[in-house]
Amino acid sequence: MTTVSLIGAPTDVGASVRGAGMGPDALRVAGLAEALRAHGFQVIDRGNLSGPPNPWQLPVHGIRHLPEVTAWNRAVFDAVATALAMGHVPLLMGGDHCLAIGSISAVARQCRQEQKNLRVVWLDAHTDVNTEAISPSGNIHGMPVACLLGYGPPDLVGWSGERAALDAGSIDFVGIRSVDADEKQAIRQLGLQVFDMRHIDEHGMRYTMTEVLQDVDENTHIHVSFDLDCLDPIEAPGVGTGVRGGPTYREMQLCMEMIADTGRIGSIDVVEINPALDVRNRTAELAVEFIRSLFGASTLAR
Ligand code: 5AB
Ligand code: MN
Ligand code: MN
Ligand code: MN
Repeated sequence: MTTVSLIGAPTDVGASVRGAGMGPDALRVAGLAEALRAHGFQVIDRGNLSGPPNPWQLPVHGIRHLPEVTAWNRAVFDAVATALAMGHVPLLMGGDHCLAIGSISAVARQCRQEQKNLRVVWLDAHTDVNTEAISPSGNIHGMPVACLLGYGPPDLVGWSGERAALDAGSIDFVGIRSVDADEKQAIRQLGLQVFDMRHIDEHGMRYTMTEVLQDVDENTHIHVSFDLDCLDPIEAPGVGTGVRGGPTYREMQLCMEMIADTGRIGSIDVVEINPALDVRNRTAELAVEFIRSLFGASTLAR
């Protein structure tokens, strides 16, 4: 039986607005554990990690809150590594998206130990591939992918045991519609696979996910990093950096269902839910619906 380990990381140290630190409890109130149990999984809620408060300072050398982001990610790295070592599926409840640095670094290390192929599916309106040299804001939630590819402040790079936790070919982005000018150049230089909203408009979510999942095999570990701002803000208003023009409810369900069909989901981040901006916990409830589908709870398939 699959055991899902829920790990709360209640912080917004990497974000541009306050509030994402309330994400883990919003997901609990929305019934995340109960929904997964009802679907036949064993669920262990590990409670919340602890870390430093948000000092709310201006960028220093192009980056905000580096010591605090580092401390939170250390805690996330350890908790995710522990869950994986026990054979559990870690589900990181953020918190802002900077936490993917610790989470995916731990996943990458475990996959190397087990000689598994890691594929990361990055569901987001943004590509989060800024560095401190090019970020327009200094907010580290816009930089996790760069750090995981080996580019960023030394404090946040190399945690998996290799300089790059990921190579460019092992991450696919879905739902993208907001990329900064210098970030675009970085994407081209790195050769990242970005399935942006234009691609989804033209080819549909079904074909897009076929492309994303084409090289998944029995030895693949899929990590889904789910930033709720991937959705259209009409559906998901409780996010700090919403951008209109995202996938519809059904398109996102299909995306989750197609990932579920592979049977290779191994770890998940659910990040950037901001209850302070939400409407009656709608965004957390939506997240729970999509996570159920990611675990295979679609309408008639099973
Ligand atoms: B999120 C922006 N590109 O770097 C930046 O929500 C926004 O984790 C980043 O995707 C959004 O500050 C980060 C303008
Ligand atoms: Mn993000
Ligand atoms: Mn985003
Ligand atoms: Mn690919």
